[in-house]
Amino acid sequence: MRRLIFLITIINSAFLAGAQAAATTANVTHSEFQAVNASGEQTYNATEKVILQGILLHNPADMLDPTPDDTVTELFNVSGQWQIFFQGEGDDHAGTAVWMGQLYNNLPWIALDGGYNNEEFAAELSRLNAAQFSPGDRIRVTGYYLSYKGKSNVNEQHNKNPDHDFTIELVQRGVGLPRPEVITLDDLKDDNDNFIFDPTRQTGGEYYQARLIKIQDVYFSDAEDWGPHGELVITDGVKTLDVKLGRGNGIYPGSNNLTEPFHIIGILDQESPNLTDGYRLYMMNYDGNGSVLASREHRRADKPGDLNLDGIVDYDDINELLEDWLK
Ligand SMILES: [Ca+2]
Ligand SMILES: [Ca+2]
Ligand SMILES: [Ca+2]
Repeated sequence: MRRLIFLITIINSAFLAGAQAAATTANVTHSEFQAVNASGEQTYNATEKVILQGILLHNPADMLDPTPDDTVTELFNVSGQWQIFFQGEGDDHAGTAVWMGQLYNNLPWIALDGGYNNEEFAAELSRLNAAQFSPGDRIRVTGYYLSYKGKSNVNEQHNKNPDHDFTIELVQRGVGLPRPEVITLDDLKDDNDNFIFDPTRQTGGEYYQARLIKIQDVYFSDAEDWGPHGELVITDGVKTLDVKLGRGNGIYPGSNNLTEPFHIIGILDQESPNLTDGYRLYMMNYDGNGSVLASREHRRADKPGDLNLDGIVDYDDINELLEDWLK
């Protein structure tokens, strides 16, 4: 009897190992992957893993702090975190975040030995960075996924076993950042300043989620929290939008020198327990220009001809180009 149970256990584990090795996967568009139902819940479940392609929008460490620290024991604090957003091209009007954390074991449902020590996490970051990608590159991401507060994110499903690694490949270097789509708060909010939620994802917050957008002529209604990871609020005088700051080296207390009204360029994000609202604009870095709250690479994408970045495309830019040529 004992031998029989032993045999069954072996067959069982062999079967499980086989099932694991054969994780189903498919090429999907960001639009397919981010599809939602009327309640805002993610609906994609056709495969266990996905392969997505798109343009990388920012440097990972300008968004979250990947610095490993395996002494953290606080519940729900996963310590080092790494995240990128990349957006679809052409008709694929959507985008996706890719996330990895260090101490999954500080989540109450993960085994105590389920986190990366500092060396292991640095090795994971090194493995990902071997692809040598940067903003404006076309990348391909392959991995497992989970839904999180309004988005389907590629991640390791909080599992440090190497079979749950996601991979990043550099498809084409220097394709260029997508031009931010210029919208107003009327595209995101209704007349009562509530978010527009469209489950077909053709309008409102879902349409712009995980995409690079630009909003013109806004003011701060709250900028007290200006600094790394700060949470601010902008307004057009009637409607409002939360702004989440990243940790780029141009964001620190005292670096807000913006003249109001200003323009803002960032990635529309959603991390909300209510899946039909809670959108925010994620702004990773600020180059101190005084009139556009944006990172330098996002400003360049906004006006590709504006070589001297003074906000105007004119003969001065041609002169800049010629001076460079004549050298
Ligand atoms: Ca969503
Ligand atoms: Ca891993
Ligand atoms: Ca110019």
